[in-house]
Amino acid sequence: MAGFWTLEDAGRVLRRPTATDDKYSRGVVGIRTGSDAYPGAAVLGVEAAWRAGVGMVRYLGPQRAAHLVLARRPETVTADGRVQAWVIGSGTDAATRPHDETAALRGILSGPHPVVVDAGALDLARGAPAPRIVTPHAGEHARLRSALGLDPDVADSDDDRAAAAHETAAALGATVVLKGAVTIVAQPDGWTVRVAAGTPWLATAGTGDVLAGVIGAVVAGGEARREAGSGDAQRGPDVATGVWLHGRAATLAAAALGPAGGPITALDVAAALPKAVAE
Ligand code: B4P
Ligand code: MG
Repeated sequence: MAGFWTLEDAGRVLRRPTATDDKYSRGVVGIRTGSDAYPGAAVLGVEAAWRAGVGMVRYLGPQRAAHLVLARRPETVTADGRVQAWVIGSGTDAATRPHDETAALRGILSGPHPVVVDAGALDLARGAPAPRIVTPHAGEHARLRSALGLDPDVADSDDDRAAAAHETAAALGATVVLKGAVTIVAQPDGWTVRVAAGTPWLATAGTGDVLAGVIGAVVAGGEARREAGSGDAQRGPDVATGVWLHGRAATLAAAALGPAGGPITALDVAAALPKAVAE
């Protein structure tokens, strides 16, 4: 059975910045999410990436969303340039995606940098050359499996979910993050771990958008270390650490409200990320 990812595991992945670091060595994440219908997803992903401790966030999505992003986070760069990892798809709908947007996303998925593929972009993940990290919930996972010719019905037990996530990862040639109260992270080579969310208060709208931003930030940091010749050769540990930070941040935010926890929003999860990183 796949083991649980812990604070100690996350601590081995995350590095304190040093005096010789700059924003590029800490990682640059490019975010192309949100749509006119769901611009908030862009704000949530960008906020989460900053709060997870990345060196720079570039936001390259639709203009309405870009205005909201800049109003909340003026430190965000909206010009194209060097990027070490991408986040795409949160707050978008494949059915209404403009043709030029599809072309832009395919361009990102043809590049050399790892791409976190969420929500409305999941349909583009198959066969793309870039290293991909797909982040489906159970419904999206079932659709993804159907498109791959796999049985979409996956039983609820963590063992069944882990086996199915690995099967999907192998068929897709991508890392799979199967979300839930326990999230499964599975690589095509069979490396699989479980990450406990820590609190059911996390099951609220927009937390998936936050998760994609956190994973993008941690993966960008890992890529920066790989470029510098250090860091783990695998991306799974970076991805699992992103999922762990997200769950830990939610747990800290909920626990701050009382012993039984309390209602939190997606933005509260993002706001608690620095505490989780500090731990
Ligand atoms: P939407 O509800 O619009 O999904 P979304 O925009 O992706 O929501 P969000 O990004 O906020 O949450 P996500 O689940 O990504 O749904 C789109 C379509 O899919 C709809 O038709 C809907 O009916 C269907 N659908 C939605 N969820 C489904 C599901 N689970 N199974 C089948 N169909 C579904 O991310 C949520 C975050 O919360 C993740 O980090 C996750 O790990 C965490 N989380 C979820 N449940 C949790 C729990 N019980 N405890 C702790 N954490 C939990
Ligand atoms: Mg989602």
